[in-house]
Amino acid sequence: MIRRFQIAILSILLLASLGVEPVHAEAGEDAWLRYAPLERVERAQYESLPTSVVVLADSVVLKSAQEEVIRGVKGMLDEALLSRKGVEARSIVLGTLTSLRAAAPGLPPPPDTLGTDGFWLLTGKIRGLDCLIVTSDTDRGVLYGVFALLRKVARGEDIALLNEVQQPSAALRWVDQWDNLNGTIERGYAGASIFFEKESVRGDLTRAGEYARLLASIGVNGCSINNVNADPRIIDDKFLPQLARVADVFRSWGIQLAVSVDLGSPQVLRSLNTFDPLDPRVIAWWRTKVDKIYQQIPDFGGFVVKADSEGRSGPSSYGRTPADAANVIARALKAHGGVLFYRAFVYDHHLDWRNPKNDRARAAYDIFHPLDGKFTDNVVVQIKYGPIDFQAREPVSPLFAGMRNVNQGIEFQITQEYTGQQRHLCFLPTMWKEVLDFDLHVNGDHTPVRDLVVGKVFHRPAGAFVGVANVGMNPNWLGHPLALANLYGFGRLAWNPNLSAATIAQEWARLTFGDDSVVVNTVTAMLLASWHTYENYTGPLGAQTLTDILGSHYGPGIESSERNGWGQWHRADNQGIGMDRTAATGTGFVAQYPPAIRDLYESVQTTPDELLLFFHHVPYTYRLHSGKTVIQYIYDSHYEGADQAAEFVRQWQSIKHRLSDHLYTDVLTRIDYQAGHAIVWRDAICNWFLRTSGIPDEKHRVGNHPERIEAEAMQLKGYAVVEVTPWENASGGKGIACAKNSTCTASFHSDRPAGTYDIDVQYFDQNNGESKFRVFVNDLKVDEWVANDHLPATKPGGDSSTRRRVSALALRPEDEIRIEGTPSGDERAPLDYVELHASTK
Ligand code: GCV
Repeated sequence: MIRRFQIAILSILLLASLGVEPVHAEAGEDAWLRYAPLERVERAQYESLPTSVVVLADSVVLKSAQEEVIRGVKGMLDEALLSRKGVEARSIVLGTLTSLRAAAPGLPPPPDTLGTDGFWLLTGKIRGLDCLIVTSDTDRGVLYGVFALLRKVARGEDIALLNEVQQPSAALRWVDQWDNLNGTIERGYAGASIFFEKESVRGDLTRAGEYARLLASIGVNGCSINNVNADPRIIDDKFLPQLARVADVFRSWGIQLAVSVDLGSPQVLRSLNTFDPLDPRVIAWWRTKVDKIYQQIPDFGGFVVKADSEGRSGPSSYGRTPADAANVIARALKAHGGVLFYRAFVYDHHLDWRNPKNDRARAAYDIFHPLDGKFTDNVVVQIKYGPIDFQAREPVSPLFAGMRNVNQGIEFQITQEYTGQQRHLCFLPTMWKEVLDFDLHVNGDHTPVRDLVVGKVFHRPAGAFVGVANVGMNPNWLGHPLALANLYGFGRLAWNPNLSAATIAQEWARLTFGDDSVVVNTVTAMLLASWHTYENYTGPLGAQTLTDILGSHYGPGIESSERNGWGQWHRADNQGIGMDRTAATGTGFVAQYPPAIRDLYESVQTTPDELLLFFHHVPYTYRLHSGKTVIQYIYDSHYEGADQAAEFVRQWQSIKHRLSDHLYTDVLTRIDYQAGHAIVWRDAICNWFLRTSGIPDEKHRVGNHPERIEAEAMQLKGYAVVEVTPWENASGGKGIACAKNSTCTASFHSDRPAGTYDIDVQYFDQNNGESKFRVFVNDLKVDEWVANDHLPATKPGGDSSTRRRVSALALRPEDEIRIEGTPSGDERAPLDYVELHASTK
């Protein structure tokens, strides 16, 4: 250890003596707020930057703003700003417009209105002294201005002459966390909750405070901290002091605390024998409860409600509507300035799949459209971007156009439930942008979703962006270092939905990894390609993510969508695939859209290829606009997707020497795994459709793997052949599992010409054991590892299938390749196949 430390110091000294600064991109818990030192050349342009920082009033938020400027300037420019009480020459001045006017009566008005959270960055004179002013109508706006200023410096922008106003597009920019009181997180992929442990709020809320800072830096102003499948205890009187502690750490970053509540709470928490929202005792219960919350948390943000959905209690139990329920609670909140987010994710998950007219996609509109105009004005109807459930591709929800007299909010999912669970790179702002830019043509006008959800089109008092984030205790918040771009992108789009995905990707890469343009450009390119890549290997033409919807929502599970009441049907059979949602012959879902969009999707000819199977059932031989048949598209897109995933590995390897070792290895391990899992997806889907349709791949790839040796075809000692279900999730439908409690072996002899080969060992890494594997060529051990990943699986299948690559091995014909597997617990060292590829090294 000491020796390593000495070597590190020596290399730094050596580089310094050569005048070379070590440039190694890093990521980690500081995320995009690393304030990494700027290169000397770039730093030079900030030489005349103020040397002191003045705050015009006292408040916890302004104090955060001041400390942030000092921290940022120190980190990036190595200058220690002095904190002063009064304005002096070359000051950065932070304060609200009111306090600024008092300090500088002659200051002109801002060029535009600022609104609640908007800010004005200005270089100007205060009492004849040159200053850089960050001002707003509110303290929180000043904080946002400071983050914007620091972002400019981090990106090397000129700040010598500033006169810029920015306002957020939506008043409410919230993240939801689905944290449970026991510290787990529903659909969380980055460790335990930063808020709760052992049925209580954590004693140490340091991470919650750091999270609030991250959120503030992207303009998020509210956070609901518990699962929408809410535990009623969250608002038990005994719990409120604990919530108040979270509100305290949020406050200095301008984040309002909110919680999700269960509509059954009045019955569960007190001995009311009803939770009927219109029962006077229930109305009084909510009023008293809300009053108590505000006594302890005066700036409490409000509640989120999931009701009548996936087994949650709801107003339907009493024949009441969502509006009845929402309004009762909203009125109680309104007295204190709070808001109620009522989720439109209400549907019957016991739909009769035999009835071709049934359609889960219809549910939100069918239930909420008739309630238009019936919600109080502090209710926001929170609508998932698509009519199903955060799939990799869905059309936008027609409800955005269908509620004119209600505040709406759009719900995105930052946590990658259906998009690779932070094990796969999938940059979601690219998809969100398509959603936000989609023109619903309300009244035949140009009405993109981004204008509808912020209340612009229907002149609503409020609009909202909500992102389900689910960060956890993992040091870099979301697990995959590159997944943080999704959290960043959510905040930036909520602030300004006109930003392009490319701008966001580049901005994030620059802030996170520093100013090495090769790193920034490579990462940006990877991010921008990643959503389409993921879509390509997981689900074609709008058929949704073909994952295991009954279990993990992770690996392939094509038939799990069918023949059950959940309604995520794609209706694939041996003739064709897709849901007929037309008005003429299908479920009628398309009729929920405004006429121009209804007509677009009603006709199979005008429906865009990428959504074809969402709206129409077509034969596999149906020709797309590209001229390809549907079946050939399915094969090709899955091969393209898997090839592109492999390309990510090459792209990342190309910038190895520009990255810290830790970052390089961390991301490489993940994208290498992704490239392997993309092949599992590709093969499962292609093989399933080949068997189901009976139509071969024109390019002869599907089902043909000359480089593959199936484990079940090897010589086995102790291993037994096992059937994998569903069959398409293992090559040949089978794998092998060690039937003994000691080591088993599977071996074969190479039939390849002499040469250098990479050996890919495809095995299953379950989370109920840590099997050991060793690979031998003849008697030489060439690799060994422990299968100790925590994939979401307890059996061999598409969730657990993973690979190990042993690179650059010299092989001669007839060499024996032997794999030894030692089981552990219920994981029986299972193997699927081995592939031999001519080495690329
Ligand atoms: C919190 C999906 C998820 C659920 C989630 C639900 C929701 O169905 O799988 O885990 O519940 O959406 O958004 O309420």
